[in-house]
Amino acid sequence: MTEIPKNHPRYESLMTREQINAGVDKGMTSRQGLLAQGRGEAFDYLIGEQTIESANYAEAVAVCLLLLAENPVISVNGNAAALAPAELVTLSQLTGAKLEVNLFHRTEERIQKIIAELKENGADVVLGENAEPLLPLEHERAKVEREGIYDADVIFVPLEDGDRCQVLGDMKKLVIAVDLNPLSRTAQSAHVSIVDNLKRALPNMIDMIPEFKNMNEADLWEIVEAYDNKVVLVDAIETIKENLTAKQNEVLGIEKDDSDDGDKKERKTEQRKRGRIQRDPEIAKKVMLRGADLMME
Ligand code: PTJ
Repeated sequence: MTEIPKNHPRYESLMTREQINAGVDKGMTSRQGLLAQGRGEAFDYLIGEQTIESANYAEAVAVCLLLLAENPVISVNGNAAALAPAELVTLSQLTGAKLEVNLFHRTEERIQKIIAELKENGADVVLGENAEPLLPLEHERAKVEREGIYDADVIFVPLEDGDRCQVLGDMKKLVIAVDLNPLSRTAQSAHVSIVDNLKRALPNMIDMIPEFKNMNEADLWEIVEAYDNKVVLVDAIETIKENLTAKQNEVLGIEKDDSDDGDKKERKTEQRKRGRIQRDPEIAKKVMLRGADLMME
């Protein structure tokens, strides 16, 4: 492993690369997983390498859904296992979700290694080795366990490739995806698309759980029902556009326009809000504020 000095400006990002690399060395992560990480990094750069407000909101809704589900399952692939094995186990323990290994580049050896890694991190049972081709897909992701993904009502899928996400949705399952690319088929077809780095999303979700566990089911449903995934996707794309424009202005030496009078500013804020409006803005606000508070604690 390359020694990365803590004061390196790209420390976090370089350490994540080391983690993925170590996953390949351990035989858990596919080499294709390195490329997937690179694509993720590029999108992370574009969203500003931080959990944007709408992702925080989607994470809160994802927690509510996992708590409400009757048979929630967390699907684990080679990248997720390398990046956040302990957090995946904690999320599963705190929400009662089962863990199931499901791979695109499936080999029995990789399945076993990922199961072992999750168990080393405290998991009791990990599904995936007795998978059967139960999903209508032409590739290895079709192989799922009957009492796991096949029977699940809510499935959490970090770093998916789009096909399965669509198929699971067609099977009337609710899909929560974590994908830094808001344009991907996965992000576009999931019910809750978390446009955030898995390494930030999981600890944030774990922090939120105690708060939501104290709420009754009716309140949790209220939050879930008010959620509109389109708003979250639009917000992520909008963030990328804003960041690109800010960079472009910086390159051109264009100063930020501070000459707006109060009225104009208010109108602009109102327009932006309208573009991102929730079906029930009051509830959306409540959840966003709650998420933001939790993050600051
Ligand atoms: O372990 P396997 O065999 O199941 O294979 C896993 C990979 C990830 C290789 C496979 O599912 C794949 O090829 O995925 P894709 O189609 O490259 O999609 C991965 C998506 O995850 C891309 O849209 C990336 O932007 C996104 N991504 C990459 N790293 C992260 C991420 N999203 C969130 N957090 C990350 N750290």
